[in-house]
Amino acid sequence: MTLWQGARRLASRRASIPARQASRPPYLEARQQRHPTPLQARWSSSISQRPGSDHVHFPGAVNSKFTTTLSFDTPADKPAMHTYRILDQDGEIVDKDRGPPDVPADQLLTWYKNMITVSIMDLIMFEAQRQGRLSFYMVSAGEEGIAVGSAAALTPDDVIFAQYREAGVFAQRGFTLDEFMSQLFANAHDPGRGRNMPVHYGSDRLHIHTISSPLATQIPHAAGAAYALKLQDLQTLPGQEAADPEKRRVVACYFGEGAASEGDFHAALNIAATRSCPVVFMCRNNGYAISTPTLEQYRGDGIASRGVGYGIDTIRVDGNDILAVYEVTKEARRRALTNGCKPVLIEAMSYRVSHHSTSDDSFAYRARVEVEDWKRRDNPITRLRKYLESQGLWSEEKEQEARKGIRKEVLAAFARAEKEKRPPLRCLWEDVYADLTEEQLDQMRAMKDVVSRYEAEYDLSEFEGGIGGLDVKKP
Ligand SMILES: Cc1ncc(C[n+]2csc(CCOP(=O)(O)OP(=O)(O)O)c2C)c(N)n1
Ligand SMILES: [Mg+2]
Repeated sequence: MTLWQGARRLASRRASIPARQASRPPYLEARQQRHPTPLQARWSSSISQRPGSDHVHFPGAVNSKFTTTLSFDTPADKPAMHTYRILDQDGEIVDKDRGPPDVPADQLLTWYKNMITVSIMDLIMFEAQRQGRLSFYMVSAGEEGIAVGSAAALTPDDVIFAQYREAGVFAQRGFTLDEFMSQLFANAHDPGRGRNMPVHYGSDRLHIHTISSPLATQIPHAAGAAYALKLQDLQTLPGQEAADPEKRRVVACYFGEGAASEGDFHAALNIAATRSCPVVFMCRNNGYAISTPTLEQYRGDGIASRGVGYGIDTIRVDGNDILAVYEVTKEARRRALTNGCKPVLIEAMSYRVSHHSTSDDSFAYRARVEVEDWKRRDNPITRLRKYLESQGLWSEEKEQEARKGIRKEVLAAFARAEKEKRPPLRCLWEDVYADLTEEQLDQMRAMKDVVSRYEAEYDLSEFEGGIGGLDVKKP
């Protein structure tokens, strides 16, 4: 088939679209209305080059003007994408023409308390790891505003995929201190049954998928989950009631700028764009991927510029400004569900104040003065505090009282979790298949045989049920 014949065939298929639409059942009609333009725009733009046109009409590029000037686009010639903010470093609203943020005072105070809860928990648990009471920990110092502010803009039913530096998302959603501690100590109350490293939280109850160590794997999962949510909304069969538009859900997906170097990031953004998936991608750009500074990670304009490249609505936001993060996420969520759904990318700028994890000493690759400077210069917690104080909602006295109370609660949850037993040993095999397989049962019996023969070598007293945890249950 020649190119011309191909174009003719496409043109005739296009011409037949209205006729086919006319005979569609109503539920397909409704679907078409919810997804009106992108496909049709492509059809019409990919037909043929009209004689004398000053625009490209190839299938792969639409609305590009012809030029006779030979010039390459050079990133250095383009200005960096802007960074949206509402508050300045002193907690004052920058644009005096806009009113105060549309957030009730009690909500602002909840955000503030959730941010300081995470920051106090971080200090205590980092120290606990140093004392050998915990195998590993990661803090989110400097990034509490991104987590809390964005989670506050989601509905409780939205589905979340996180990386590992988003404890604030869990706190804002209602993950309790006991739940944090049970996971950290891998005790019998940990829903993950002690199988993950500390800080790899997850919560079925709160619709937060369990954090996974291999970087960026959550990003294609999030795109797929968003596609599934969209299909669920579309599957209104004749006779069924259409999904309540108020109850439609998005997926929110968090990741670091380092994770955005993985192939998974690119595949996920592209499939989310081409399938118009309702997913809000939230990139925390904190300047480092462990010891690799952003300067060595990429040469483009951060991560935001990549979103535009994939045809995704994108915004860069000041991650130290919780009000801006909240507003931007709320708008991203709205866009994600509008006009047949679409993905949105937010790049939230911040600085990783602490070491990457308890296994890292960041002063081996960055100067102390750089960190001290950032700590002094800007911080999401102090910025919101200044704003709250300017509104008469907070004071030094309230600060002292809140910090004392939260510290007490964290330590109490810590003590409770630390003395709980570990999950039964059977959990080593469970939850892989619906039922334990013959091979798994054999392995359990073999382990029971070894630990009972060498009883003195294996102290099972800290596991729930002791050796009984290896009993093969009758199906
Ligand atoms: C596939 C994969 N490669 C490497 C690692 C090791 N690793 C763990 S965290 C990390 C840095 C990630 O940086 P970023 O995504 O910016 O998140 P941040 O730690 O800055 O919050 C690396 C390289 C990993 N976990 N998975
Ligand atoms: Mg990073």
